[in-house]
Amino acid sequence: MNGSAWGVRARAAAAGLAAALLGIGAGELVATLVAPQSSPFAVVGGVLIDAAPAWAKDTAIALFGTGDKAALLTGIAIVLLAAAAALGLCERRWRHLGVAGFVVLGGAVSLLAPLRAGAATLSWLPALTAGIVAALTLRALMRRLPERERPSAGTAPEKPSEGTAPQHARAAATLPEGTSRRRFLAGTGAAAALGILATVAATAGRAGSVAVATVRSALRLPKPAVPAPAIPSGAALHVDGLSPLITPNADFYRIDTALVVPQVDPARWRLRIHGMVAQEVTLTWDELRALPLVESAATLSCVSNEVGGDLVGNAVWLGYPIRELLARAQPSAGADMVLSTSIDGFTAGTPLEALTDDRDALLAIGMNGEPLPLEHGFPVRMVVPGLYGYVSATKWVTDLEVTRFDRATAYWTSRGWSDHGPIKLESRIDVPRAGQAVRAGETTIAGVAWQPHVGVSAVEVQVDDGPWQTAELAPAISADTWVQWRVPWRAAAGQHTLRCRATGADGTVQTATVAPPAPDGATGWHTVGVTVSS
Ligand SMILES: Nc1nc2c(c(=O)[nH]1)N[C@H]1C(S)=C(S)[C@@H](COP(=O)(O)O)O[C@H]1N2
Ligand SMILES: [Mo]
Repeated sequence: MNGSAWGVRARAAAAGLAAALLGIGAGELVATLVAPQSSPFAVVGGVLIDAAPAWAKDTAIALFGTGDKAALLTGIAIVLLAAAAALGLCERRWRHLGVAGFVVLGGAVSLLAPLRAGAATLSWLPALTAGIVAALTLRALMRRLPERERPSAGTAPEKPSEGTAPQHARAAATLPEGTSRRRFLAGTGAAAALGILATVAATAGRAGSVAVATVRSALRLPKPAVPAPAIPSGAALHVDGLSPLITPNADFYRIDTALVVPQVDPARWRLRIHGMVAQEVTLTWDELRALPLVESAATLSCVSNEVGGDLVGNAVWLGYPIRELLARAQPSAGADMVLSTSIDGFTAGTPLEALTDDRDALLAIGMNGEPLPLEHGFPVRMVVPGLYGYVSATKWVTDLEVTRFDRATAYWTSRGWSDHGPIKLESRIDVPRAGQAVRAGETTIAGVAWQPHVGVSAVEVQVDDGPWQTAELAPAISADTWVQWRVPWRAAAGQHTLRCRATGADGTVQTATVAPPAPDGATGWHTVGVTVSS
């Protein structure tokens, strides 16, 4: 670097970047210490998620799948760093403006933080710290610049000509330009490195602040009063690459608006049932555990799942039937919806009917024999067979309000998604995967099909423009779960197109009409192209 116009600008931008990095580091450290849910990134990300229109959720999920959160955080970081570089340039051009910019930025985020659901008392502190640290750092770094590059109040910076003017001479007299620049670079590098180090330490500290995770791993689930019925023999087909009948917790898709996984201590968990009820009910963790729990398998799907997508999974849930709790509360005659709220403010509106009929709509505490994983709603979530997650599967649930669809809207329904979200009849080809190299000869086409609460009665497969062939359907665990299917295929060399379609237990054939996920779930036939080599 030298004294050229570019060099001068690059140094100013670098000062802005380094100041932001140190500010971020300080903010993250303070967040880890006093308000882990209110890291400046989590606040900004949370606000953006909540402000995003319905189509944006779909686009994000379509592009990044369950990596949508990482993508969002990366996006925020890029925008923030660009803004920081701009503030560095501003500060040099108009003294105090860049510094003030950082304070305003941090201040704005610190005003938003307490508005987020579940915010801690000191939720405003991390962002304010970040802004002030960044501002002070920027000012300090600017002072290290060679004098003729420093911000000048109100006046445009001088053109960096090889200085002969008196003030340049003075600058050179205080410190040679080269020395000054080296001091500046050392300071900038140190601020950036320290900031990155602090961010890493803060993030590691949060991951290691195991309080709730420790409580979870020490927990033993109670024995179910009503164990899940035995899995029918033959329900799991043995085909390489076919989705397992029960999705392991580690592989179960995760979709939610929570940038930071809520940490809910079971000892402090409460559920309140209120609204249009004759009797308010509250429930503690110990009370819930002591109830006669039911174990039941159900397939859960996200409304954002594309045809052929993987935002669907099947698990054995352990919980207490919500209809029993509602029976205690006695909903009023006019009620038709239960608005469930999570500790982080997410809401879902579930038809009262689906929670009071004989299906196993559960207030769940167990998933596949373990306490719920933190990301899947520990300690308590809802699972309602037959409904997409956005209208039913509230994780970290703390509140059930009995109400009416014409009085309340929920998180996604207020963003344009459909009020009612029954899971649509779907089938998916798992084997062969699209683009997979297949050898000519005897092989197998296999997959899963589901319409929870209704059930699946048949799956058919079509190769190219051939006839629809009926697949072998494995016995289902229940109408609430997906079912595996397979069909033998004598594959001939060349390009082939495979299609599948299911028939529901009610006789309806899966529609070929292609619909996007918004507003109430995707439809169409899953189609896979494969190349068969001889
Ligand atoms: N608290 C909370 N619960 C939530 C959500 C959320 O954003 N926050 N998303 C819902 C949606 S859209 C789906 S599809 C399911 C996904 O549950 P899973 O992550 O356990 O697979 O959770 C539901 N419950
Ligand atoms: Mo979802």
